Amino acid sequence: MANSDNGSGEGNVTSRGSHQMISGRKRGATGHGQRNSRKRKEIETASKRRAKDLKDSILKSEITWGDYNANFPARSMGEVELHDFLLRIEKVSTFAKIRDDTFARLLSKLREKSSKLDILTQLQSDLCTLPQDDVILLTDEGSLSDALNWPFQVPLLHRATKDSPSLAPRTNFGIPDLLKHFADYGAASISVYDYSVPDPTQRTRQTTVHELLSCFPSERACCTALNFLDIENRTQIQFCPSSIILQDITAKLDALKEHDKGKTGSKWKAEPRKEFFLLSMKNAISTIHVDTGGAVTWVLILAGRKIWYFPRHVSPRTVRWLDQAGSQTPENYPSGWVKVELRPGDLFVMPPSFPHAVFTPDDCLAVGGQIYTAGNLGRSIEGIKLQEDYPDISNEDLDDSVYSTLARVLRECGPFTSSLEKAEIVTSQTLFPHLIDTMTYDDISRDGLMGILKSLGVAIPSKAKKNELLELLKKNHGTQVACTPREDFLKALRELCSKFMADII
Ligand SMILES: O=C(O)CCC(=O)C(=O)O
Ligand SMILES: [Fe+2]
Repeated sequence: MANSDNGSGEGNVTSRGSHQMISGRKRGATGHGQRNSRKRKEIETASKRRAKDLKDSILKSEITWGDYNANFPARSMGEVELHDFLLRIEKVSTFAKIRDDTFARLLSKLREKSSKLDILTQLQSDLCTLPQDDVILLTDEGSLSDALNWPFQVPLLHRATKDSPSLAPRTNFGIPDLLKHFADYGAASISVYDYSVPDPTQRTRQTTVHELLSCFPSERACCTALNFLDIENRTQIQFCPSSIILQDITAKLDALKEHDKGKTGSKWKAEPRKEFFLLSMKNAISTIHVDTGGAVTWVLILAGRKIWYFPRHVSPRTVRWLDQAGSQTPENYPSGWVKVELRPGDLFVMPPSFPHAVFTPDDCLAVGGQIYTAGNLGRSIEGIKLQEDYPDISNEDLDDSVYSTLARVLRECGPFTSSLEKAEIVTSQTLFPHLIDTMTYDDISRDGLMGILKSLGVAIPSKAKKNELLELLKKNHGTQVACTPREDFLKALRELCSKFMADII
């Protein structure tokens, strides 16, 4: 870097400066000359400080990824199978790159160059190949909030450092604290993913909290790496960073309902958002899947580490390939896979229906949850359709509660969604081709209509014909025809889309 000063702006200031010094001396040390030289010095100092700040901030964005051992001994058939999967996904993945990080590395390389020509040659080759960002690197609460405000197609990553502490509430909650919380419930049942079970469909099995307690620390246990992925956070401690809560569209709807913000006479009860603990023994592995419900998933590491893998480019086509190739085939994804190492305090947020696989190199406790954001609502609906068409892409079934939550979101999200966001919802609606069919009463059989009228408590004349039943239904139903949560979701989707299209055309 010192050498590069020769050709830099700073160098020019110095040479121009020395020329002026000479002319200044010629004229004698006038007040005018002294003022000029003081000013020059101030400019030089300020520009050196700016250059140092810039260099420091670029170098600070250099990411360091830790080592881990993917080569652990595998004994049972299931272990061998999953270990083989891990080695294959390792082969096709590289650590996440972001432009700032690449730029920092380039800067370090340039500092070692001794001539202007070397520097220019390096710049020419490296600047042409600056990569796309594999993740959106967050620096603080503000950047998290900004990122969640838009549709994002690559995950968000915040790495906790001294300069940029964790975005989660400070708790110091770790594995011993969770074990203590469980200590009194040894007999309670809990489900666990156990890959020593030969049949992949039976690997999620029921066990007891007692077994969970015996697994940690894992050096003392002698079983396969068990993965407890289904633990509801009932500790009353909320770990979710506040920026995530504030961007959760259901939280916004709840706030809108409460017209009285005061506490006097208030009936408001805080509804804690569901969070889940992931308690994993060293060497646990989760194969490729998308999370259920087309939601945005956030994960915060409380203790230990995880290596999180995801395809470098994700589109509905990628998800369809996951369905075709299955959860243990990381090959043939265009541009391969990205991996990130997550350490205590780190936060990772995935877009809807985002394929991923996870390796736990050290005993690990993480906490996470799912939200819907206005920016990603169109993608969430697209994700629901993908999961309906290809249920095997997810490790969980689509629950009715997903449809009910989305129906409510679609009915009430008007004030929180821009017209661009609504247009994306409209676009996703076209993926449900039978939408209209399910919603017209004409398609419902006579018996079906009788059933609906009965459920509404309407008296039915004996021997009524289908068109008479239809009339009755139209007169009596309002909008409350009993229907499944999925039908209600489709109805809410149709209402939003028709209203939006009527407003703009
Ligand atoms: O930690 C793991 O093994 C899997 C976690 C995961 O897939 C998730 O939280 O979505
Ligand atoms: Fe997952």
